[in-house]
Amino acid sequence: MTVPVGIIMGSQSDWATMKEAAAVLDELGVACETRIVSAHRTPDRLWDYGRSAVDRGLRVIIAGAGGAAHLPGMMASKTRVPVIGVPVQTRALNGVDSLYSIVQMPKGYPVATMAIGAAGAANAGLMAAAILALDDAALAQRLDAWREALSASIPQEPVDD
Ligand code: RP5
Repeated sequence: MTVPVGIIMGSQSDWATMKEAAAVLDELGVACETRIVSAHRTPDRLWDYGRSAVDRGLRVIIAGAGGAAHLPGMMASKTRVPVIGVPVQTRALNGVDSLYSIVQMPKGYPVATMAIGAAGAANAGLMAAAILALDDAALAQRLDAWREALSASIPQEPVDD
């Protein structure tokens, strides 16, 4: 089955963050696949995934990794499918290491880099949906409704906790 979005991550330990992307896509009715693909531990898997991405019909890849987070950038070097990078929050350096590893790509191989952690993962899902919505009117409507519901949920005035 062809799915438009691939969510890949460097480790099982990234899933707690990356499942936020999957959850948003599920809410919006966008099919995705989820895979552990490590730049360092499974480089051949990374290569195969990137080499076959276009032919398999992937339209967006969301890649999350932490620490020396080379997965998003290496995937962007291997396929022209747009890559959205999610810096996973780390214990040692709080995810700043992940962010810097992902965001500073050389000219020619962009990674659309999100915020560190769960918010970044959720936004990656929303960004992927927005890209797909460019030529999917039904999805565009669902995304508009999702955004309006979020706006409507924000109270006018703060209250004591
Ligand atoms: C990275 O190393 C992964 O993306 C993960 O964020 C980090 C730690 O991995 P584990 O040691 O928890 O497997 O490659």
